[in-house]
Amino acid sequence: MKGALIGCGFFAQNQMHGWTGIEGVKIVAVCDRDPARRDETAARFDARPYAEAAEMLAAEDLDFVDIATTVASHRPLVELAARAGVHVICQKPFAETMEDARAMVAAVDASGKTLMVHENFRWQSAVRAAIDAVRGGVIGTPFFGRVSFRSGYDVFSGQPYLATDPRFIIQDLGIHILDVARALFGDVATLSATTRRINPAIRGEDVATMLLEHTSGVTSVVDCSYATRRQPETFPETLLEIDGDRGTLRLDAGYRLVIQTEGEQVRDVAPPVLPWAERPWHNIQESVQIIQAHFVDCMRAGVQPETSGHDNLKTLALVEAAYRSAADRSRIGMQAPE
Ligand code: NAD
Ligand code: 89Y
Repeated sequence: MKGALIGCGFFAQNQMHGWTGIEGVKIVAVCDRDPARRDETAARFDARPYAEAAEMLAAEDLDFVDIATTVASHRPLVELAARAGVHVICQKPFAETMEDARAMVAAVDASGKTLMVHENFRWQSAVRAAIDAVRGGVIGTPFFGRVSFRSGYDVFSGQPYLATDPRFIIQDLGIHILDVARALFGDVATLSATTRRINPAIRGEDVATMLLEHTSGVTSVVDCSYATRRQPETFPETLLEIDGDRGTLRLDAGYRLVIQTEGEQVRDVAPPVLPWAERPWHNIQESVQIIQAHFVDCMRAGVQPETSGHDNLKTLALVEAAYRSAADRSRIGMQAPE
């Protein structure tokens, strides 16, 4: 498969490294309006550089594009790729509004191609070990879950827009752990949320606490914070606590998976540090390559990826609901997004 990357910024470097490990895939072209980023990435990964996505799509014979720009450009770029008739991967947050997201899904549907949102947290190997155990019925039928991400890590130096965007933690990070809650417990019936800004130097909220009632009967608490100074610093680990009618599961700090049923089973589910990866990001970096491999497997098998555009509408709807609930203190009933 021949692919092209759009957006050669901070996170795209992980995506480019990830693709080098996927057999049968080559990123032949990259595109960025910033000449330095474009040329460095093209040289590092032996790809042809372009300043404009439209120019690249016209010149190259591609199977797919991998969009790694920030959210404001996602809709025009996804629609451009749909018009060019290629499969599309788009980074999270997929869209700024539900209206944009629905239009993007419809555009790729109309082209007959596949759209996957790069929603990678559910593919982190430690998180996936927990998802597999829960889906496999190891702790019976779950009735309570906590999906938690609390950190004081400085994410602003690598991603300065996170400090200036009006929306911060739910749109940037909460979106991932809301998606993990969906992967663990299924669709959501109601959601309520509170938010706070603790760090006075940023514009958006850096703490959010969400209460979800799932249609499966599970109640989950999904909480995230970038204002939590504690040791050990767990960035970027998602911690889990799940109660089922036959036992409990915890994903504790340090990638320790604890399952208590008749007895106790403790597994080290720490991700490998891939040759191009670095701590503490190795967890996220490995999941990039795993979701890319999933995309390629799905393309070869002719099936939809787990985090297809259609699927991601449900995660995005939870983000929107959380902001609405926090603003007016309401409890939001979730409707099917389509
Ligand atoms: P960034 O600002 O460092 O990079 C974005 C790049 O896109 C810039 O170089 C910019 O010049 C380029 N760009 C923007 N619009 C363009 C256009 N129309 N055509 C060509 N190039 C264009 O951003 P980042 O920190 O790398 O984040 C990118 C996305 O990745 C964001 O949506 C972010 O939320 C997401 N992200 C995801 C994860 C994850 O784990 N999934 C982690 C970090 C960031
Ligand atoms: O942008 C965010 C993401 O998707 O994962 C972690 C992050 O880089 C900072 O919150």
